[in-house]
Amino acid sequence: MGQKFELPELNYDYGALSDHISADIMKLHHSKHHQTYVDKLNAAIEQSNVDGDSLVSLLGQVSSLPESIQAAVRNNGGGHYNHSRFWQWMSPDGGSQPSGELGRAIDQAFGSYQGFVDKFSQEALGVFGSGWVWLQPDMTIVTTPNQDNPLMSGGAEPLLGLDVWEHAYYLDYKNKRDDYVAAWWNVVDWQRVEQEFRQPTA
Ligand code: MN3
Repeated sequence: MGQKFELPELNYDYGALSDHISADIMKLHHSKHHQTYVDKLNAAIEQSNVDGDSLVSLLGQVSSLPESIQAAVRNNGGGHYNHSRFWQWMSPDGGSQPSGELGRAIDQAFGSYQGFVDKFSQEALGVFGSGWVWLQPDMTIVTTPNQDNPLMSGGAEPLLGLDVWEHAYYLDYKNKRDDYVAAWWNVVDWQRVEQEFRQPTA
């Protein structure tokens, strides 16, 4: 059996977000970190009888996988899913604000777009060590450690997520996670997020 999962291409060049995230970080993050999650996930799947057809359903049942591969699928399957989504949620044309149905839902839940940004950023800064912060379709914000994500606890596919591992920002921002989070808002592809809000994938 050949390789099951593959590293997705980015929709933009490594340097396309460089006003906020450098080409060096993007290249390392995509071609090294993400590639490693893909390779290790494939290795784990190949050594098992697990059906790796759908990453989303695989992660949804990760807690009931055999002990021998559970951690590998959690860490590397999570890493593959999370990063695949993360690249899609960013764009050189990003940085506007959510409008339409999503804009209204955010206003209703958080008072305003700025209220949402403040809350999400605060959660991002509060993640101890490595992890992610997520906006879910029901307009709740959650954080997860390591490469965990909401699918693993029975949740829906997240609408938006931010990688707060140091590898995502250290080359540019050193230990200043707050500067990275503040800069990241300038590359969020709200058109994409709105599209997913209107037409959920799961
Ligand atoms: Mn990462």
